Amino acid sequence: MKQITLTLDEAYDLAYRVLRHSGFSELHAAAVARNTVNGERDGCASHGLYRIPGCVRTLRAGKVSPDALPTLQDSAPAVVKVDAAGAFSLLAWEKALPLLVEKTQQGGIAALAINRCVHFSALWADIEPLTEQGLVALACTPSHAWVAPAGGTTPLFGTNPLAFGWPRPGKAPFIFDMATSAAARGEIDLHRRAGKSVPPGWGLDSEGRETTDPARILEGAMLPFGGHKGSALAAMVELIAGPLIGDMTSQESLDFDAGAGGLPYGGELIIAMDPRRFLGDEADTHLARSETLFSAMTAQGARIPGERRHRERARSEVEGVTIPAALYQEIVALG
Ligand code: PYC
Repeated sequence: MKQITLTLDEAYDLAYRVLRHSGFSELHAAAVARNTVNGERDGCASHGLYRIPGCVRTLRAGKVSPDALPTLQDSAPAVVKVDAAGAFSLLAWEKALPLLVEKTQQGGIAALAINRCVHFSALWADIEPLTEQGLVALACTPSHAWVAPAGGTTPLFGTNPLAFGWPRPGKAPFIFDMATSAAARGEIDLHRRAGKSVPPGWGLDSEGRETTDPARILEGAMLPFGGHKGSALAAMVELIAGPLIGDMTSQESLDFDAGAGGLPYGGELIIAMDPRRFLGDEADTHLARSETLFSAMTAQGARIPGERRHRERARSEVEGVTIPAALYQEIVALG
């Protein structure tokens, strides 16, 4: 496949220009460009520049606000709410972050609900700034009903990612960000675009039969990872980042989309914890014990989630990012 390499600045300028040309405000265009270039930079193609056409498609379908500004609500001692007013989640997250950190540092634990947001971005990007403040964090969001529950064949759950972060002073934080489906939908679509089949177990065709053809899975049903275990986690994400925060389930998001082909619309829940409030003067001692755990993992050849991302980041800062030429042309044609 023909590829093209861009510096991070070139990638940002391209994304920003296309998003502005499509009608996004300066603030939203900058937030989306930053987020997608950071995804590409960190080796996460499914949440990188590949997302730009989807963002533009969602705007053209009238399913995302190009310019709404978020409003913040200090709704309880340990709860922050931010209303994205139908725009992408990114500005709402940036606006709410300082109050979430302040409440977590005061009370030891606090939660943020981002409501009425269109969501496409990787959750590790929301978790990382919390770990940089020495906090432990969890985040999750439903999406569109694309995934059949274990034992079923009809899409009901979203890909429902769940991310967790743990601070490691002086080191890249431990952060995992995983879809509760066998793969992110973007990953399946990237296989389709590359003309590759996917591994067995990722999805079903529209007749409910197992298939490795990504196009048939996208028309049929994705599957949860780990059978009933992934299915239970997906259901949990539906509940705590849906009804608990007064927002949509993945089925409701898809119904709201009404066939327009827009990105998922609903809420995101982020929970942050401050080890210093749990542990007081003993925090450093106990945090050091977590390093013993990580060393025991790497001693067996296991990888620490987040480390590969930081290695890719360092490499991309020097070498730039490489994307398929077809994707580059598709993005250029939008601007
Ligand atoms: O690729 O799984 C995915 C996804 C979720 C929301 C938008 N895309």
